[in-house]
Amino acid sequence: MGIGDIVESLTRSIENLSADASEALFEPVVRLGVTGLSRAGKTVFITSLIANLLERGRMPQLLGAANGTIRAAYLQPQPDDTVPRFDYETHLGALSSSSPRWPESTRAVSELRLSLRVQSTGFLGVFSGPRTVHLDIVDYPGEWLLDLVLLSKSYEVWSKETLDKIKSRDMAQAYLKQAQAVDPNVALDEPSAQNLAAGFTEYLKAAREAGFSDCTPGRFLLPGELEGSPVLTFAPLNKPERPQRRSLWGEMERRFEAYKSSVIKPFFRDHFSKIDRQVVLVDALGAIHKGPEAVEDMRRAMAEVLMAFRPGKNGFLAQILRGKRVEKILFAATKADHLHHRQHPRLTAIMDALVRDAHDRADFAGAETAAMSIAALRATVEETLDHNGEELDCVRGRLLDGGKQAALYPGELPDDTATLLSPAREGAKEWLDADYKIMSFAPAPMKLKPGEGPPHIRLDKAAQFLFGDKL
Ligand SMILES: Nc1nc2c(ncn2[C@@H]2O[C@H](COP(=O)(O)OP(=O)(O)OP(=O)(O)O)[C@@H](O)[C@H]2O)c(=O)[nH]1
Ligand SMILES: [Mg+2]
Repeated sequence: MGIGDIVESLTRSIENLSADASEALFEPVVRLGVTGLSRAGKTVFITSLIANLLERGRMPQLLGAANGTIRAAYLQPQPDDTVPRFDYETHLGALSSSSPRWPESTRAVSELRLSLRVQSTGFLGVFSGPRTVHLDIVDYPGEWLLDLVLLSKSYEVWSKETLDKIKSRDMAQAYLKQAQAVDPNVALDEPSAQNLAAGFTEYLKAAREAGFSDCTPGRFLLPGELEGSPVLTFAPLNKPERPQRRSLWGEMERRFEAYKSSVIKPFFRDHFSKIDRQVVLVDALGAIHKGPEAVEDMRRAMAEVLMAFRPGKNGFLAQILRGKRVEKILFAATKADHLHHRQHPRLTAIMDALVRDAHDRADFAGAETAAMSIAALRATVEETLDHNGEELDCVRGRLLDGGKQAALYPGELPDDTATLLSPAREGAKEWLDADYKIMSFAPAPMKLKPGEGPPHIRLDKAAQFLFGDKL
């Protein structure tokens, strides 16, 4: 190597170093995780958030948008080459077409980078010059967070707990019969393992449909490219007296362990561990509509989701996070446009009570938390109707089914959250003297003025909480 080469390679490494250093120093990256159980509203949330950051006219509560600190926003290639890109254009296309549709259900992790050019407007801002803040938004299924608790369970414990939990559920009876009928100590044959796994998956789907939240293992509902593979071909069984090594039981035990090490752990290591800020979306209105059992189940699922944010309680997580932690967590009740704004504080209070409950039992290692009611995409307008001389606060929208306009009076959420949460906890099957209705509205056709994103409720407040301090 000649002296010129040495100088050149030195200069190059200094350039690389300073590029890295400048990125680290002047171009902070905020990784925002967006999660929630299936159909909670993740895709709509991300799509509307991005559209409203690109055109910020409807974001007055995001300080940086209101005071002009954000000078420009643009989409960029994301830094992770192996994670699918969040398909923003297609989702926005569906929502804003001439006959607007909700986006398709999504099935895996995806990611998008939005970069914000910011310059402080104050006296000091003039000296500091413009900077760039990258917002990496990561969409992942909440079911994958629930899997965390499986890490601390053996196949034996998981089987027993699962069979106990589901025995009173109607939709589980077919699977329970199927599990009773097999001898777990016979030699493994693949078709019967597949039948059991299929039967258990059918149960999980029906439970999800009925509004239950605790539908793990998460990949059974969202298998993606793992569909049909041995890591997903197991199911809970009754433990035999003396388990044989090559038995159905033995092989299912091995597959359960494989699910932990090659499905659950990589997700936490590769995706979860990098998140700085987190929003957990919850379809609380949907659960309330489905009844006390669904509400109680949602409460338990929230408590389990929260475990992932208390790494101290989990050796594996503590090890991969090495002291790094999620700094802020927002729990947002979605689809609040089904409710007249007069009732929003009550919905927020329910959300708050659900979180507080889990919060009281453990600290979040210092993470700041908040609860809100939001609608990422407002599909309704408010309307007060006269009903036998009584005023009813309704919302009106276009029905998804048939396209007719309809007014919805969803029912009155209670003032005191215990009125909902206590019967749920005590195992009530129905609400005593209340009825909560819900309708599926189609997205409203958008007439956007220049500079305005899609209509929403409190998306700007959510954004301010999640990353406003970084701008
Ligand atoms: N009215 C109203 N409905 C919403 C809103 N957000 C979501 N929805 C409804 O909830 C459904 C699910 O929303 P998505 O954003 O696709 O939910 P997701 O969490 O990405 O769902 P998966 O990808 O299936 O896990 C939509 O199809 C809408 O029917 C909202 O802000 N207002
Ligand atoms: Mg989705």
